[in-house]
Amino acid sequence: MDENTRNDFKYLFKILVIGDVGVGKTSLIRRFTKGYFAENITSTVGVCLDSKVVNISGEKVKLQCWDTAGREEYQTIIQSYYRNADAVIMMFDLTNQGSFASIPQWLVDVHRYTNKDAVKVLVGNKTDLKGARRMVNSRSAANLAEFEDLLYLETSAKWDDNIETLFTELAEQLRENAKTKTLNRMNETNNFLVRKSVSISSYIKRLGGKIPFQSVTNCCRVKGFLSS
Ligand SMILES: Nc1nc2c(ncn2[C@@H]2O[C@H](COP(=O)(O)OP(=O)(O)OP(=O)(O)O)[C@@H](O)[C@H]2O)c(=O)[nH]1
Ligand SMILES: [Mg+2]
Repeated sequence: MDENTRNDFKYLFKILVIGDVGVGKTSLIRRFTKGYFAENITSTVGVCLDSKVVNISGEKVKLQCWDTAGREEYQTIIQSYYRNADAVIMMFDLTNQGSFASIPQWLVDVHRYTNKDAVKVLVGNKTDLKGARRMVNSRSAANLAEFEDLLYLETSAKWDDNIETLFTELAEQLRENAKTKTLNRMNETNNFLVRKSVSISSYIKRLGGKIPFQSVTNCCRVKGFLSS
């Protein structure tokens, strides 16, 4: 069994990749997970899944990449995938102005359906097509990203430009967020236990120090839990 299908990873994150038809969503995921690029590729139908395990500071992080169809008729089905996404990559084609102009519309769906903590990245793909073919300049894309509070990166699935950087940075950010969430949850549990023990001691005080049999059991249980 290869590393990507085994279950020995510490974190699992779901990354949803969206954007207009032909921007290179499938090519980007294929380059990252399988390490190759194909010129002739069929348009995606519905949603497909591919995964890869990356090593971040000695911890294994499994990235599940959800490749979606850009075609309009699939968007209703795809919306149900937004809710579980830890990160969303919104892609456009640097040689196709229309695909960049669609980003605000994709953002409407992202804001409507994704978890507010999801990491959002704007990706301009096909950097290998330079000169006159390029229709979107980096400044406009970076401005939009800044305004919408997105990370921004330019890639080429064909030339393998920035693909590893994109997914590694995403994995690092998601791992960091997961650690912070766990820490916050632990703090909340500790605060709850402290509040609970204070309320039990004030209850005993209110009883004038006389503890009914039932309360002694509860009190011991909480004490044992706190000291363990
Ligand atoms: N030159 C160049 N072509 C690319 C790049 N990425 C993808 N392509 C080409 O763009 C076309 C569309 O790529 P796909 O990966 O199928 O695009 P998609 O976004 O998955 O499209 P849908 O599945 O229809 O939504 C294909 O011919 C790819 O070979 C790139 O980085 N550079
Ligand atoms: Mg596709």
